[in-house]
Amino acid sequence: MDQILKSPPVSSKRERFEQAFVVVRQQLLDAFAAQGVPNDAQTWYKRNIDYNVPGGKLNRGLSVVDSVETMKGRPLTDGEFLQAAVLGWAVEFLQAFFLVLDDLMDKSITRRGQPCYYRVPGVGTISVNDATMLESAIYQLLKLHFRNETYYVDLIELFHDTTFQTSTGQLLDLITAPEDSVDLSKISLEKFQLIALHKTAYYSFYLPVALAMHMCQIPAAYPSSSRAETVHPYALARSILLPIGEYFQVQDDFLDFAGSPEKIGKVGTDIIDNKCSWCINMALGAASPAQRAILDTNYGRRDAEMEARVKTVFEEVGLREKYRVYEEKVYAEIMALIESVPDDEDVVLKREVFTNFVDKIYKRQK
Ligand code: GPP
Ligand code: MG
Ligand code: MG
Ligand code: MG
Repeated sequence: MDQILKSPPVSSKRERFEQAFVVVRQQLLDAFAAQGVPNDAQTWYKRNIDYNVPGGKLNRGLSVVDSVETMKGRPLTDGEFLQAAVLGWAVEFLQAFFLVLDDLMDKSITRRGQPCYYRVPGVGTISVNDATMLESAIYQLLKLHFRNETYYVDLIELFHDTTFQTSTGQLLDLITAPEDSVDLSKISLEKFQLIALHKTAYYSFYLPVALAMHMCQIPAAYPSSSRAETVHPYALARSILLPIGEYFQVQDDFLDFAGSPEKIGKVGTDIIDNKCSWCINMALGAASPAQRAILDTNYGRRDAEMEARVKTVFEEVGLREKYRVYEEKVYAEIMALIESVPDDEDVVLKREVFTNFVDKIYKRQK
């Protein structure tokens, strides 16, 4: 009897989101095949998508669905869920596009527990072209699912703007870390912040929420019903999500040093790559003259022993403890920022949109 009364298993949001991937992937493959390209090209494109898009934490993609649901304040219809999931997968395609190129530029070894895509035998620099195909997929999906929506152009513009911001961040990241001339006096926390804001915060945090806001038809500015002033919801969202993005990049940099490859799915390369990371900034701020000399001669060199010497200095200056203290402090600051958001009944941009993100990343180990 119990068995009969039990409702059928309800698939979790993550499962439904993953089911939507099967749909969008097939649409992309069908569109590709419809161009009349030969089978080997179709197989290549399929492997490109499967290798690079679905295997991550899906935080960014799921955030779109979570945010739409929170803003609507009710469960989504099947049609709404699919549209929100398409936007979520579009963010995951954007991320895949970036990561394929980032790993090539950072000369990374592994990603998501497997060899970086450019290191797959036979792929190499074809990965550059494959990355542009992943990017194009975003606009194919938008056209297929949003062509008739009033906010179609807003979505396209948002993806374009975000791509430019991220490329800007990648440029800053790369030119601050020249391979052949290590100069630690050029490293500063201001540079780190500028890089983190551009290369990570916009696409990882602002983009998913802004997409959800467009889907919920939130206009660029509207007069507040409860107060006299005009509310600029997208600017308000940015003012909270960008600091969360900086915090996320601090975590990424710390895990590059302290995370285990088994857990984070990638081998850290920041020390060898001469990156202006949060870790080197903290170490420079605390190093004795002797430790500074070790950093000067060993940072940014393509050599495992030199990398190990840098890591020893990181340990000696108490980087782990500094990180623990930072995380507590920034968490409290971000929570206070969220508390300052108006949270009346009629507000669409609910605090929960933001706390969802913080809950997902606070004390993350991967
Ligand atoms: C992450 O930096 C930054 C990106 C993924 C943006 C790349 C942008 C491009 C335009 C290619 P990271 O190198 O610290 O990331 P990870 O540690 O995951 O390699
Ligand atoms: Mg990288
Ligand atoms: Mg990088
Ligand atoms: Mg990193």
